[in-house]
Amino acid sequence: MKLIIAIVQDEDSSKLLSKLMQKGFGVTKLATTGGFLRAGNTTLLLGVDEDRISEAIHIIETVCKSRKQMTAATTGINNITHGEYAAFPMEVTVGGATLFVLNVEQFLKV
Ligand code: 2BA
Repeated sequence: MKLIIAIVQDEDSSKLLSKLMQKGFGVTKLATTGGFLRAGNTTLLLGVDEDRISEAIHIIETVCKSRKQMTAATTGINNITHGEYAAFPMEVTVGGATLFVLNVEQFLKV
């Protein structure tokens, strides 16, 4: 068995959860926050048999869309007094999904 950790955008999470459940995958949904945008995103934990890994990844790829998002990036600027920061708008492309696939040593329900 493998554990897929999938970080997805909140907008895609409900549809993705439904599709995965329909196909019989076990899923846990966590409300998370991205470190860069400091905005909400969703992390799904899926325990998946090895022969269904590519099926799970295919569903995630199909549902999760990449989107452009504006953020006020904060940076130090040389001609501003030391310790002061300026914010400027910056466009980032978020997602489809960020996936980690880990080996599971043991899967127990006790
Ligand atoms: P955030 O950290 O909020 O990042 C949102 C998007 O901002 C990223 O999209 C990327 O396009 C951009 N970004 C992130 N760090 C950046 C930086 N230092 N400079 C410029 N742009 C930057 P994604 O790459 O699609 O990532 C979406 C979310 O997936 C991330 O939200 C984070 O929650 C998670 N993530 C991505 N890579 C990760 C990693 N290596 N480890 C853990 N979580 C990760």
